[in-house]
Amino acid sequence: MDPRQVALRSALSAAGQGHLNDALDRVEGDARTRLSTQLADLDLPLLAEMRRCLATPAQAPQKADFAPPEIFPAKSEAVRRGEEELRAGHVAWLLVAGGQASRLGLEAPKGTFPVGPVTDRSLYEIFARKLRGASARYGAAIPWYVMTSQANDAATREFFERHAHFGLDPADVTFFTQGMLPALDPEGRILLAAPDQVFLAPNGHGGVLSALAESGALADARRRGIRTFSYFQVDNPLARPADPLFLGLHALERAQMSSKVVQKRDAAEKVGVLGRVGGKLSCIEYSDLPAELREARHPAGHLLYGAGNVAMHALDLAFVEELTRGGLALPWHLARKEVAALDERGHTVKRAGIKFEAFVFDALGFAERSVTLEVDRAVEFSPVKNARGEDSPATARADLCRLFGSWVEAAGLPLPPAGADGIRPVEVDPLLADDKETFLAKAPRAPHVSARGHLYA
Ligand code: UD2
Repeated sequence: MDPRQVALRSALSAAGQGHLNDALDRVEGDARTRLSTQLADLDLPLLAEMRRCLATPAQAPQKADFAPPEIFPAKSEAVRRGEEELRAGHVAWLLVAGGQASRLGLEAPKGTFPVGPVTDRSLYEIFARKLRGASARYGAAIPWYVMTSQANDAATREFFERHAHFGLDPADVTFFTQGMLPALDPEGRILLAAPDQVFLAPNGHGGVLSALAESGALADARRRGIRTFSYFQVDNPLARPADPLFLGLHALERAQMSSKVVQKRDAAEKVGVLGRVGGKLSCIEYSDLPAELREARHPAGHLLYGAGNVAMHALDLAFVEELTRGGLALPWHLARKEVAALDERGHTVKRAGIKFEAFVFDALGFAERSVTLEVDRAVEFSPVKNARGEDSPATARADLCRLFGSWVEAAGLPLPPAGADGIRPVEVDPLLADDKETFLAKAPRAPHVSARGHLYA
């Protein structure tokens, strides 16, 4: 046998992965070459850490050492500072869009999903128009970094190309892909997705930091004079990544990583909560928050641990550089799921699998200075996550129409009649305005009226 094969096989056995040698024996020719190439590429020290993590039971946070975060007050000085940052071209957008949209039941990348209540514009088109609007308002380029995953990278790029980048300069839109990690079985053995294929899964949105560094996007942002990344998720059409108040507070405080929160709708809402654990700011994912804390209420009635994470952060570029220098060690969160993988005899079966994911909000624990800003859910947060029920296309449509309708009403402009669902179908083009004040200042005279509703553009 080729000495490299001998070395690979003994390294796999030593790493507790002897079953992969049997898998190599089961395939021949090109298939064997493909599998052994992937196995030779495995990061064995990293795998050893993953196995250690699997063997260590996670510690649930205790009531005693968890405290609500300090909420920063809004101030006009901050708005001015944020506007300066934008005008000086110091802000870039950072979007995480590597997820699989499986809860929505969508095959395509989630950003392609139509959410414009009157125009059916996709999430990507809405963000692109927000970016163009902000860039025109502040007279500066806003580079946009978009993280995809291996599963949706090609489809995402193709969507942007097909739509001529929605009028953006392609040189200002950078796609980069997140990393993948092998999925393990409960005993810490690497699963196979096919006879010649290791089961790989995206490494979570926390992978964005190292992917920024490794792809060269971080160096590109530094060259462009960027100081702050405005981070957001692909599922929220109300995200306002060019918000001068938030960016300004972050800059004034010289914060390294800041967050927006909303009051949780109820104890069951599936958002993480921000708080201090043992004195350090962190975000506890909903699935990790013990019921006792989830349900705990303030004497005044509101949820004690109710600072819901809307996944909008400001990240200092130098902080990202510091974190990623010499490898980043965000903790892993284990997602235990039934997956389709091979059994010991090489047959595809449903079996227990564990995926390893890092979460970007765990970087909060490394920040010495941080701002937490509470925002109005009706204005900034209506994610599209599920096919129906809460946080679905229907609720996002209703929320968008309600918000736009309130601006139109405040301006004394005409609204369409409500449809059978009780919703007045109205949309405001973000190129025109992305907040009420701008809308009122621009006071468009009449909407474009169609059978779909009123569009203010
Ligand atoms: C996320 C937060 C939750 C709350 C909520 C707000 C986590 C674990 N939970 O819940 O606390 O803030 O959002 O809407 O983040 N993504 C990637 N790569 C991956 C996985 C996800 O890019 O490997 C992206 C995905 O495309 C999406 C975002 O991250 O834009 C959130 O992903 P999710 O839908 O898995 O998060 P969710 O809804 O459980």
